[in-house]
Amino acid sequence: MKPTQRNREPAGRFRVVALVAVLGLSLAACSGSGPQTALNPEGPIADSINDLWQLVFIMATVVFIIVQGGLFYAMGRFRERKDDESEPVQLHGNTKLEIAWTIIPVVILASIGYPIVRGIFDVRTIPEGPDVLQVQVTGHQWWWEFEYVDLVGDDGRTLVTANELYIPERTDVNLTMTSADVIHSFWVPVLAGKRDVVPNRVTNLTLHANNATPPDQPHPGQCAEYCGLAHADMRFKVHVRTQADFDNWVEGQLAPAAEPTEGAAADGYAAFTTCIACHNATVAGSDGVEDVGPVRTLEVDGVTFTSSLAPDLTHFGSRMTFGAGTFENDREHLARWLANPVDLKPMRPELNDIEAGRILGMPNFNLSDEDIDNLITLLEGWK
Ligand code: HEC
Ligand SMILES: [Cu+2]
Repeated sequence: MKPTQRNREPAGRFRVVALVAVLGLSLAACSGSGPQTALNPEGPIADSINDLWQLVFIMATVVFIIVQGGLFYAMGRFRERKDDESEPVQLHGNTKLEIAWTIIPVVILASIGYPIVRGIFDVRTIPEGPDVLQVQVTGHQWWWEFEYVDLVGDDGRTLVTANELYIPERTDVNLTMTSADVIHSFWVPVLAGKRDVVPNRVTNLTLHANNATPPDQPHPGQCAEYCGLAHADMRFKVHVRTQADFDNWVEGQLAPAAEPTEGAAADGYAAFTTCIACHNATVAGSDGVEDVGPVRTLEVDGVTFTSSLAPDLTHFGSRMTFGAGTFENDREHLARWLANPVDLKPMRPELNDIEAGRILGMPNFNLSDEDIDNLITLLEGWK
C-alpha cells in the first residue's frame, strides 16, 4: 500500500461523518416544532402562496434530479480509463439539441411564471365591501399599533390597541399600513405573505383566517425587515375569534377604563402621571371620559393614522403579552419591565425626543417597589 493511500483513509471517514452530520442537521430543520411557518397555511391567501411554493418545489426537484442525474451519468460513462486512450465523440453546434434546451426551459419557466404572476395579483387585490374589516397599522421602533377605524365607541373614539390584533374568522381584513420611523415589514406566516411598512407611504395587506384560535394560542407575527436594535423583539399576536366572540371583545375595548378611587390601584393611578407623557389611556372618572395621555396622528397620502409615542394602555390587562408580543403579561415580567425596561428588551431611550415624536424605547424611571406594585395592580385591573 502506498503511504498516501493509508493517509487518505481516516480523512475519508471524517468526510463521511461530516456529511452525515450536515445532512442530519438540515433534516432536523424540517421538524414541525416552529410555529412561524408558512407551510401550515390557515387561510386562503396563505394557501395560494403555499400552493405556488409546492408547485415550484416539485418542478425544481424534477429539474434538479434530471440535471444532476445526467451529470453523474456523463461523469461515469465517459470518465478517463487507464486502458482506453480514445476520446468520446465531440459534439459542436447540434441544432436539434440547442433548440431543445432552449425550448424546454422556456416551457418550464412559463408554466411556473404564469401562476406566480396571477398569484401576485390575487394576493395584492384590496378587498372591498361592507363586510371587510378595516384596520390601520402603524409600525414603530419596536412595536405595532392597530386602529380599527370603523369601530367607534359611544364617546366617538375609535378602537386603538397595540401588539395584539383581534380578527373575526372567515372575514377579509384589509390592513392599511405605514411607519412612524423606519421601514418595517408585517408578517403573519400562517395567514399571508410579508408586506413592507414604509414611512411616508401607505401599503396594504389582506388577512383572512379560516378558524378561530384557542385563547392562549394566537398566531405569531413578526417584523420581517431589520429595523434596529430590538427588531427581533418586534413581534405581535393575531387572535382569531368567532364573530360573536369578536363582537364581545370589541365592546370591551371600546369602553373606557375606570379611574380607581381606592386601594393600591388608586395609588398606582397617582404614579401614572409620569407615564402619560407617552402613554394614552381613555379613562372614565368623575369629570367624565377623557384621554389622559397624548393622542397623536400621522397624515400619509391622505390617510390619517393614529401614531402614538407608546402603546395605548386603556385595556392593558386584557393582553396576553407585552413588549411587542415578547413577554408574558404577568406580575413578574411587568415588575421587571417597570424596574428597568432596557433590562428586559434592548432599546435606546436615551435617544428619545418627545417634542419631535421620536421614541426609541421606554426609559427607567427609578420607580420604588411600592410604586411598581401599585402600577401593576392598576394596569392589570384595566381589562
Ligand atoms: C418616554 C416615553 C414613555 C414613558 C414616559 C413611559 N413609557 Fe411605557 N413604553 C414606552 C414605549 C416606547 C413602549 C413600547 C416599548 C416596546 O415594546 O418596544 C412602552 C411600553 C410599555 C408597556 C408595555 C405595553 C405593551 O402592550 O407592550 C407598559 C405596561 C408600560 N410601557 C408602562 C409604563 C408605565 C407604567 C409608565 C409610567 C411609570 C410608562 N410606561 C412610561 C414609552 C414610555
Ligand atoms: Cu420592525
